[in-house]
Amino acid sequence: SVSSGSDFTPWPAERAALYRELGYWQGQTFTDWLWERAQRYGASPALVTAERQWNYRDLWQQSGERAQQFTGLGLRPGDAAVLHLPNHPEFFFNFFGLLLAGVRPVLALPAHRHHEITAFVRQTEAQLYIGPDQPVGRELQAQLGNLPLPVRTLLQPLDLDRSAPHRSELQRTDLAAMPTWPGRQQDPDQPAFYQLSGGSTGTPKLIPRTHDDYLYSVRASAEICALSPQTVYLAALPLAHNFLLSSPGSLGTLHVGGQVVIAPQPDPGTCFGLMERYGINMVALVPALLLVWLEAAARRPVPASLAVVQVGGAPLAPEVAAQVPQQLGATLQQVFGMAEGLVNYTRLDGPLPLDTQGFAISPHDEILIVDDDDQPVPDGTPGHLLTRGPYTICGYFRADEHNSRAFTRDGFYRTGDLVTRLADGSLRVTGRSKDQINRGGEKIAAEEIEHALLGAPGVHNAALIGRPDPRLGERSLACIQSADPAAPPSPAELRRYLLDLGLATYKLPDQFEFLTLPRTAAGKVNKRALREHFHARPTQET
Ligand code: J2J
Repeated sequence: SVSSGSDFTPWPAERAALYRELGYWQGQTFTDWLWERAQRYGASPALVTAERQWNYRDLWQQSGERAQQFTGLGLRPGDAAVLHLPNHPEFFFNFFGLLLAGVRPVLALPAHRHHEITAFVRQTEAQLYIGPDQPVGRELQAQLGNLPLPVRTLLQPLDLDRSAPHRSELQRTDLAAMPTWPGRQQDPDQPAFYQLSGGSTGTPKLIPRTHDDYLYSVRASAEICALSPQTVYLAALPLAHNFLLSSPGSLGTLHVGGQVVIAPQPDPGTCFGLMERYGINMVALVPALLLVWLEAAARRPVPASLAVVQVGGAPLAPEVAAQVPQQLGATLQQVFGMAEGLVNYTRLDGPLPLDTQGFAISPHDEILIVDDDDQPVPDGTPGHLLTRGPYTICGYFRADEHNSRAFTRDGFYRTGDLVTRLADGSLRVTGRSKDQINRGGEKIAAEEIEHALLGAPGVHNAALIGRPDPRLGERSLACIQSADPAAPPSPAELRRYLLDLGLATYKLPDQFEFLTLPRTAAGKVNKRALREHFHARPTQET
């Protein structure tokens, strides 16, 4: 289905005025923010890799060069560009380069392939795709070239060793005058870029985040997480993800003049080595990755510099949480956030957070916990989490119909999470009502995969459900009703079909079962019955 509707739903005037009055929204663009960082922290290291480092002035310079390139390609303020780069300094140079040029990046994840990227290009009418000069990017270039879309492609070389010395090694950047980048002229209360929704619908939804709202969440997060110029933050998970970008992430670290160490891969081999070398004191992990790190730490001690380990993105088992101080020698901070806005943190000076996901960033994050009829439930009782506030969106990009369901009339976002408010006022995530699978922190919208499977030869109907998994939290199971029960398609054929569609591989079902799908009284596929049936049975690989 083609998405339609407004690009951006502004906050109601009264709330916007309040957020400004409180100093949450400061009327600053990302261009001015980055300029301020370059002036304040000029020669301090900003980005660090195993090969080399870039100081704040270099970051400004490199981003400015990219901005010039984008403007030269004909991109204009307000245009969209899909940014599809892995963990590498080029991610930041291009991200900030687009912002300086006033162009809005769509923050694609490295795992996305042509199914997702094409959808982003179509939805935003993106003028540019920026990918890696690697097989992934080249495949995308070919795919996008075959489409009747006016999108251009730009593949960035990522070979750090062979790249020419960066400009600031040749000439000192003149920071005396503020160049007039188009990004400066933008309205800070308008979208700066698009984050991606984990989603629960057939089409991936885009999240317009404004300069004002995002920078507020970054500043407030940096404060809650006690970041300082001494912060050395390890970016192990994908940089484009909201957690890594803003909770407090790389932007929080850059806000205060700290260092962002970029790990190309999240494995302990790569990351422990970087930790030893650069005195890393903070890292963000998903629970599935934490398990791998805990196992590795039993064999190879983690450097004493590590002070804070953030864990978020998916439910963390209390038994696993309990191991963090001992095994990693660090304070555990649980983070419960979402690209749509609301982020909760356990506080660093509190007790070890075993079974709580913390407190919202802002005193003006409004939290409602309600029953199926939108009526508030008493504290201690699980309910649907609804929220609105100074950095939670009021609507998705061009999705009016979906917005009417995803937001209440009062503008509260229906998170799709089930939570309980505990005695100390913190939130505990107890479950989920949205039709999504959280596979080790990677979100899969069931409907998207079901739609895809319906097009496969031999499939009459399909339902995707999650199944508990000790390592990933959940794995996906595709329940298939075949057109001819005597000759069902094979799992290998179905996987191949989905791969050829260009879906990100984490979305491919881990398992397939062939059966007649149960129905509800209303005639819809009864997923609850499917979940109950398969949760009770042991997992087996197919
Ligand atoms: C249980 N479920 C969680 C948690 C997210 C910081 C941290 C995470 C995200 C993120 C983020 C959870 N326990 N601790 O954007 O800034 C599930 C919930 C939530 C969904 C959002 C950030 N932390 N979740 O994970 O947009 O279901 O953002 O609604 O990818 O992840 O997913 P996403």
